[in-house]
Amino acid sequence: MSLIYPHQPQFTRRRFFQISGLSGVSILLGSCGTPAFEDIVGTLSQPINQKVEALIFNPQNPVPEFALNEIQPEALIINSFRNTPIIDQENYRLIVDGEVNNPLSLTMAEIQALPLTSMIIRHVCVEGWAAIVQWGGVRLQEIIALAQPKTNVQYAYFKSADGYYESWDIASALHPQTLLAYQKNREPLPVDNGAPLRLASPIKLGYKQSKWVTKITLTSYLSPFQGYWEDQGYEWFAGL
Ligand SMILES: Nc1nc2c(c(=O)[nH]1)N[C@H]1C(S)=C(S)[C@@H](COP(=O)(O)O)O[C@H]1N2
Ligand SMILES: [Mo]
Repeated sequence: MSLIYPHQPQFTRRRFFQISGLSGVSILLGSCGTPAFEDIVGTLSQPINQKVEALIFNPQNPVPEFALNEIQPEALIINSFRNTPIIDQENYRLIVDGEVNNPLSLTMAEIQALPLTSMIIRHVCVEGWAAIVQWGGVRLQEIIALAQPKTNVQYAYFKSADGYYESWDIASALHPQTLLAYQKNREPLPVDNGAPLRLASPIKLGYKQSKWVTKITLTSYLSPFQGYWEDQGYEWFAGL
């Protein structure tokens, strides 16, 4: 198998600018044609400045899905940067906090009582493999709406039980096919794939799809800690 972009620490120009404290605007003005420039252009072409309510009430374009007989049950490779964390499902709570009017602490029973969405999509890992997978779970949009985000919210942070962390733009988090999944290929989500709850979405690369999510924080700013792989040089937006 050819590894296109193996997960190895890279110190990109973009990361340099982040560490040196220069803003996106100075990157834009200072360096056309560099990877940093492409990152910013990619970000600006997305509806990133839209208000949360507008995104909740105006559905974004769905990505075409696959048929049941196209699922590749063996193709999803377990890819974890550490060992699988031990989570007591009975005491598990999903915390939703940050710039919200109604912070949440939800049990799996409460989450599973919300409408179930099922989708068959392609999972794409930058290490050079992909898999067509069925995911079932709750739309992240539903959970975010319950938390009543303030109008200036622009980002969602995801904290995982294994120490992994991620940040997403709010438009991608509110996309109708961005799920907090608890089923894989029509079975309960296996622990190695992120049970009790993981992100699954056809609009982002594999490393954006946090497994074992324990906390979602909604904010108006992007923290310097953007994501486990991003902080080693991987692209933040990572759209498909
Ligand atoms: N918490 C956590 N989430 C994670 C990872 C991880 O190491 N820890 N790896 C990411 C990467 S690189 C990929 S490709 C997918 C793999 O999901 P899978 O192990 O269910 O195939 O999970 C993503 N989410
Ligand atoms: Mo990945």
